[in-house]
Amino acid sequence: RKWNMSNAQQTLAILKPHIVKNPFSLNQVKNIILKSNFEIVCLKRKIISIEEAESFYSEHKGQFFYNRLVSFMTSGPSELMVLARENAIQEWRLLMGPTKVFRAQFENPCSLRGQFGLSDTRNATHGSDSPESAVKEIQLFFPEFS
Ligand code: RTP
Ligand code: MG
Repeated sequence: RKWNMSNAQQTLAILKPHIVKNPFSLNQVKNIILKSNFEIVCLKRKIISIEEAESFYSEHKGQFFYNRLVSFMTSGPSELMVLARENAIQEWRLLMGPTKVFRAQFENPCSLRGQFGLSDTRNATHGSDSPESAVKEIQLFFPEFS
C-alpha cells in the first residue's frame, strides 16, 4: 500500500536534554531520523516543566528511577517531535533500540540508544509505545496540533 502524510501513522519522539545540548549529536540524530524515512511533522524545542514530566511519566511514579528521570527530563531543553511514516510507532522504537543502555550497546549498537545513550535514564530518546499513548502524548505536547 502506498502511504503519504495523510494516512501515515504518527508517534511522539523526544530527543532528551543531553542530545539537544550537544549540536554534533543532535545533528547526527536528526540525519538518522530523516534517512530512516520519517517525516518530521512538528518540532518544538522546550524545557519540559516538572508538571509535564510528572504527567508524562505518571505510570512510573513510585519506581526507584522516577525522581532521577523527572529531574533529568526537566534539566534543559528537549526537542519534541511528531514523526510520521508507515508503522511509525514500531519503527521508531526499533530505531531507538532497547531502553537499557548496556542492552542497547550490546544487542543493537547501531540503534540511537546504542550510539547516544549515556545511562538507563539518559538514554537519548523517547518514543510512544502504542497508538493510544501516541495520541495522548501528542495531545500533551502539541495541543495546538491535535
Ligand atoms: P520511553 O518510554 O522513554 O520511550 O522508554 P521505554 O518505553 O523504552 O522505557 P520505560 O520503561 O517506559 O521507561 C521510561 C524512561 O524511564 C527511564 N528509565 N530509567 N533504571 C533506570 O534508571 C531507568 N529505567 C527507565 C528511561 O529514560 C526510559 O526511557
Ligand atoms: Mg515507555
